[in-house]
Amino acid sequence: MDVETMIATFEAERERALVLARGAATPEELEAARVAVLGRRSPFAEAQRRLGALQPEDRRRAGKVANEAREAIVAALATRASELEAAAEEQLVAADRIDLTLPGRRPPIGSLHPLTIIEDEVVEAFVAMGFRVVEGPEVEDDWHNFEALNIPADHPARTMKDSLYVDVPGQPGLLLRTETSAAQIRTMESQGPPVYIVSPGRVFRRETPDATHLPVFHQVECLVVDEGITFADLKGTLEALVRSLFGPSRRVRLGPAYFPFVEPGAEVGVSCFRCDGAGCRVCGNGWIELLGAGMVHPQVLENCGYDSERLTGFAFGMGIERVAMLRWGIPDMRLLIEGDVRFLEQFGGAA
Ligand code: FA5
Repeated sequence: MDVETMIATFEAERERALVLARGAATPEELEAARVAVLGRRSPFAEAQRRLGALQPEDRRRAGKVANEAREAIVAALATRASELEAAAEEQLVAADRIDLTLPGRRPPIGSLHPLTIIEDEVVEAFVAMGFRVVEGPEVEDDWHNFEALNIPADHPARTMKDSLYVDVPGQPGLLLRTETSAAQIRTMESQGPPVYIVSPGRVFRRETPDATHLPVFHQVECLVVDEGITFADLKGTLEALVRSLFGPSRRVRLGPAYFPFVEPGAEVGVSCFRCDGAGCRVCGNGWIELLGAGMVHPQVLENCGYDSERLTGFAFGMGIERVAMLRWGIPDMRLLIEGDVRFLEQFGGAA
């Protein structure tokens, strides 16, 4: 290789290096460019290796060109490297930038459970009339759940078939209360007349769940004991309650019913929200049984030490799930306990 070819190579390689460095879009491409122009197998290195074979005068001349070319190449690579570094930094900052003008993410607002809404409504209506709220235990004994309520030992409700007993060593006969009526007894045992109370709570029965029955459900018990209380007071209170819960358009039906702790006893039904009394899959016969009621049996008053000659009273126990079904047209009671957010969020505005 003569000296002129060598000088031409150094200059050509410098030009090539400047183009390659400018065109490199990533640090990896830049490194590849550096190897291509300055690496051991590059034309530049090849030409440099042959410098030693030149005459001293030629070697000096070509060496100077080589040095200048190398310096220019190294500088171009360094410039491009810092450009790429700055661009990467900028990209990082852009990705991390917080746009303060974006709307915030709103956490979904929870809502009261439909059963809580109804229970609150019923209790508030009674509190406004001057009733007191009492709550009894969910695990009850035989006396409060059965005996004092005039439910005799051979009553079918006492069997394992209907009630859920709790196994506590040394305390036989404990069970999950089957109705809120147990709260009547606890109230009368702890205070004298007059009594005006409501008692909301969960009750438990050995039931197979279906569209209108659950094994764990809610009741609100109402008990009034005073002088001169009559069936008309019971009827008036029930009508006012049903009207306040469902409005005037639902029809109310009062029929005879037997509960050992009342005499006479009544069952109150409301015309079905779906078929309005015609009979359908939800209700069967057109009516949804809402509550049991009656005049407190004299024996129950006596069991609690109340004078049944002087005092009379009425009581009723209402199923909260049934009220919710009627209120919102819920076709299956099981929806109330499944915890499906798509169902529950519909009650957001109702609270
Ligand atoms: C009673 O529980 C009586 N303690 C009611 C009572 C109180 C009568 C005071 C007289 C005086 P009953 O078993 O019918 O009665 O239940 C009352 C209400 O609870 C029913 O009308 C119904 O609305 C609801 N209910 C009963 N069983 C279920 C169930 N398995 N699932 C959901 N709701 C029920």
